[in-house]
Amino acid sequence: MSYIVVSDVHLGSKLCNFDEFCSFLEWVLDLKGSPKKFHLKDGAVEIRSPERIILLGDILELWDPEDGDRDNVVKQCLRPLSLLSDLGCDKVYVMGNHDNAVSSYDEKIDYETLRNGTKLDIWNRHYPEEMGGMRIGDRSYYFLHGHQFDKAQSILTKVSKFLGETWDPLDWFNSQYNTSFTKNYWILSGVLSAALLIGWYLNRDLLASNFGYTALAALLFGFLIYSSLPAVVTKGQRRIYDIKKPKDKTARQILEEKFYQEQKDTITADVVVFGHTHFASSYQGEAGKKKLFINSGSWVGEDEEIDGKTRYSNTFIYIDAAGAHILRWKGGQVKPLESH
Ligand SMILES: [Mn+2]
Repeated sequence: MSYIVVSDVHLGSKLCNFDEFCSFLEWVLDLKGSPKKFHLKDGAVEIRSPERIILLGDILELWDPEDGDRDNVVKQCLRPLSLLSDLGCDKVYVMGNHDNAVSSYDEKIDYETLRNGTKLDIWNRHYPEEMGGMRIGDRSYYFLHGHQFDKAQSILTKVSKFLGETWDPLDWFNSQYNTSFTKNYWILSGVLSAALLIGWYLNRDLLASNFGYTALAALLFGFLIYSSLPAVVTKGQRRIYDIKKPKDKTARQILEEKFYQEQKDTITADVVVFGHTHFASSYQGEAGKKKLFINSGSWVGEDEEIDGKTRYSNTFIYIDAAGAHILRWKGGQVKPLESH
């Protein structure tokens, strides 16, 4: 049994390493019939064509696509999706926060059979259902995107629970922006709404005495704001969100700096695989006692030196009966980073 896990590809985002991700998928396709062997510090690993690929959230960028335009997501999806469907393995898609808007597919897409007989299944929160995870070799593994460990995201979760449905304002604004009228005319609408406000102020006496004019002006103002404000939020939200994002944190930082609340953790699996923070890394509390956490990293941006550690882009996890490996895709080749 072997698994490949990728997360945080952010297809459609300006920063997505689209070409690298596609060439990586081609490499995975080529594994069929020709496993690749790697030498590690203590032994070797043979990477075989996986039996399952797990897409661990934020595969699509629906909050902040390039130019705010979701057409860019559709465009960048075509090649990866066709490569993925060609893979001779089952595909599991676990939702992240940036692609949570498609979580309703969880109920609609249920072990769909693709043309080559493989299955595609969508999971809203984590995979598998059981908190004990699923057994690969002599350990159990549990997969989730990881925004659940993120304090800045927890307000969304709390409001969603209260409402009984997903509350995702960034998705709402981006959805409103992605209507053809707003995409084409949001600047004009914004300017006209400002002009209308000024006109309203200058003619306030006239409007105050005429309900018909007031109602008409209010209706027009509402329409103009509705078709311009979503663009302003969509184009400005990255700056607001980046301030609070625990991006670039290592697995150790996430687990030690109180983003993660141990007492609330009901996962009983031996290994938790997650993404979200874009820093391929691992963490284990007191050896032998606590769960092992492995972060799958991302496919956006460049390698970067952060607090004396290198955060590599274009990383993935390979799991087989012998253990889990953090690997990176660089210059058309796979290079090992960590093994557990
Ligand atoms: Mn995320």
